[in-house]
Amino acid sequence: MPEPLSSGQIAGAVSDVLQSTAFIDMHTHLFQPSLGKLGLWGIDELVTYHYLEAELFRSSTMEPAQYFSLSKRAQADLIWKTLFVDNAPISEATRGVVAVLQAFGLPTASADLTEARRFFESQNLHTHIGNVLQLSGVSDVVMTNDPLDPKEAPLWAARPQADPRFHAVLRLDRILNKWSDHWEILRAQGYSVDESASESAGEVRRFLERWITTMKPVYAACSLPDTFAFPEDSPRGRLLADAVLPVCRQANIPLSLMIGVRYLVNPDLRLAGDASGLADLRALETICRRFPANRFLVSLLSRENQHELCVYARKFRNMMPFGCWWFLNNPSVVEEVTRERVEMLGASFIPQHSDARVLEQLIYKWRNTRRTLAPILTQTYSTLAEDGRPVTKADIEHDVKRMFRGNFTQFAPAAAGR
Ligand code: RAT
Ligand code: ZN
Repeated sequence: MPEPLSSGQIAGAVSDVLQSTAFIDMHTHLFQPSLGKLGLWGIDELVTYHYLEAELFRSSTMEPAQYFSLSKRAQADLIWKTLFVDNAPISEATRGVVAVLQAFGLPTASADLTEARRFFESQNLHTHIGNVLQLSGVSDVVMTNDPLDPKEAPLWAARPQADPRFHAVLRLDRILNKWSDHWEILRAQGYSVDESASESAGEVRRFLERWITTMKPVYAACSLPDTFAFPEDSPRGRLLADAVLPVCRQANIPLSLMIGVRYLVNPDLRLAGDASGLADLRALETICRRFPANRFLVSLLSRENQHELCVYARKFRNMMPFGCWWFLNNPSVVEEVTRERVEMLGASFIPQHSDARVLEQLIYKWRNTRRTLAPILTQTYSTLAEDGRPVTKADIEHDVKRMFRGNFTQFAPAAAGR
């Protein structure tokens, strides 16, 4: 029998386990190296992350159109000066850049980006990816791959070399949310589909099957508006029920539903122009109940939906809550949501994903997750010990491994042991 931890040892054991467990990052916007230029990395990309672009416009008088007409380098220079020099970088997204610079031993308070640029330009991408994963404590990165993205689709057609550290995901936003803009593209590719998607399910299944063979995705995914309803008399409602869910069942992959986006409330801000809204989770309830043979990974953008999501997870074991998504990925909210989830679900959820768009963001996002989780887990196990159940380091290892690896590979078995 392993020795129970004394109350003074629990914090140290939690911190050891969080540091030594390699996590699976189950949702990012990173790309395997063979997908070439799609993969973003380096200081100019870090500083022009859309989370920071949104913050720029609060501290600068520059108009968005003028900003977007600048070169990437000039955009980065402007954001650096505005958010890092003229102001202290105290927001979550700005502090993240500081943490990345510090992780590479680079100056964090320079007047400009010269030294940082020199450092990143001198890196060999392949070695650099390995270093970043190591510094982040991440073994596997799950991508977002859209077969209707005009930049991405041709790269897959050229059969890019797989990288065991990266896993594909079949992203369905264009097909499900923007059918009216894409059905003709499918038709031009030889799929006999129609505008209302009332006679298209079989052909869309064929399209999805072809892409599953090409990408070998570990799951399929779609972001959805706060107004998402199901069932629904719409192309999305029909395609979800009659094409996507049957194909996911057949391929034994889960479907990730990321619900609660209010798309482009300020279109001038482009990628930074989306907001969040409260969703009606009856749609999720109906999907989980009607499709018990499908598995659903679910993340919600509204803080106010989080408690309800835990309640639904207690009803439907084919649903796995994951992550504190986008506007929720701030320590104060992550703390609240994670405590609630542990209290209601034990270790049967996936606490976080990074959503990284730029490689080196993995470093700060996962560092923050570990830092926020440590006191929550320490308190959880301390209270348990106080209430009479001795706690061992093996208990903590078991739960952390389950939350950051096992729950995901149980739902997405294709991600296990590749
Ligand atoms: O967090 C983000 O970067 C958002 O822009 C979205 O990409 C979101 O995470 C998504 O996957 O739709
Ligand atoms: Zn994302």
